Amino acid sequence: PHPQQLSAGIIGAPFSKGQSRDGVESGPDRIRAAGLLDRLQLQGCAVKDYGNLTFEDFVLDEPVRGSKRVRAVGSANQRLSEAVQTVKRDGHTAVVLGGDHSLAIGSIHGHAAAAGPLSVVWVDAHADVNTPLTSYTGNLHGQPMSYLLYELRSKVPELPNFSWMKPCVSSRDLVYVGLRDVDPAEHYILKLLGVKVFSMSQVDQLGVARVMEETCDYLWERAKKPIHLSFDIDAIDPSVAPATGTPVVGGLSYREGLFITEQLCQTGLLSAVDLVEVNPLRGQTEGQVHSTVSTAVDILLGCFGRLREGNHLLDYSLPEP
Ligand code: HAR
Ligand code: MN
Ligand code: MN
Repeated sequence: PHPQQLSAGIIGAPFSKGQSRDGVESGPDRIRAAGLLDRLQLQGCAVKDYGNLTFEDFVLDEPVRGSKRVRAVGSANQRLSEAVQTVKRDGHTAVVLGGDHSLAIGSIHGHAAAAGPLSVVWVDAHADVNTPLTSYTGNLHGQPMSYLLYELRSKVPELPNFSWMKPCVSSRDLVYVGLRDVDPAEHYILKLLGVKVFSMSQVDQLGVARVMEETCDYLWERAKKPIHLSFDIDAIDPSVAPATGTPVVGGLSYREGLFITEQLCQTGLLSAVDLVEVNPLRGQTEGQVHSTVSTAVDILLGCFGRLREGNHLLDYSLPEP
């Protein structure tokens, strides 16, 4: 689709309690300050900014079976799910600016509640599929996919402030790209469920073009479901996107990241995008922060039809002398 046929509904989700490092809550404002809205509009895309969500504070939020700040994460994601449902019912492609990756719980839940069964493309160094019982860290940002997969329903305990949500994604409708830091239990789960994974090894072996061709073929085999792209900025190599909580060497290049968005946009099925884990406080210099934030913006522009070959508006006409 041409950018002028697309519209973005932007939700800021300044939430950080799915992990332990301060700063990721300022991601949404930094991404906006880098000109995301203006640049989307300049490429012809309609934009509605739904503003930043506010989240309930929990004074008492003791760990539950080792997992931290479960009540805050459950409550925040319930609000996010409702916001994404509103954006989808208003007819936009939803954009969730994080915040940490625990936000995928509410984002994907809300998207599925409004749009029906989805395909999920998870671009990340990490699989984020620990259950509360397998997590070494107790951080909920390493767990969202385990809550969302039907096939793991019996492996996830009931948690406070999570009764509003039910699993809504089938493991056959999930594709990972960019993995390079996967815990043993996560690896077991991915093999057990037969999840489609393009780790960095496959990116090396096949090249990003074949990875995306196979991703799109795989997702189209059964039905052309709306696509949810959950993009963790730590998928991109830390030489380009260092300002993030858990950087891992050996990541996607800037070009590979953009190529993924160009290909997903061209399916015409991209229906919601999360851009998470930008943490300006984790940059060692202002240059590192700038590089990370502007990479995030470029990834989002790619999701809305920006092409590196160039673009022009549908009604463009050459000036007459
Ligand atoms: N697998 C580890 C855990 O469960 C690390 C997850 C880390 N971080 C993220 N998620 N940024 O993508 O805690
Ligand atoms: Mn993640
Ligand atoms: Mn990650």
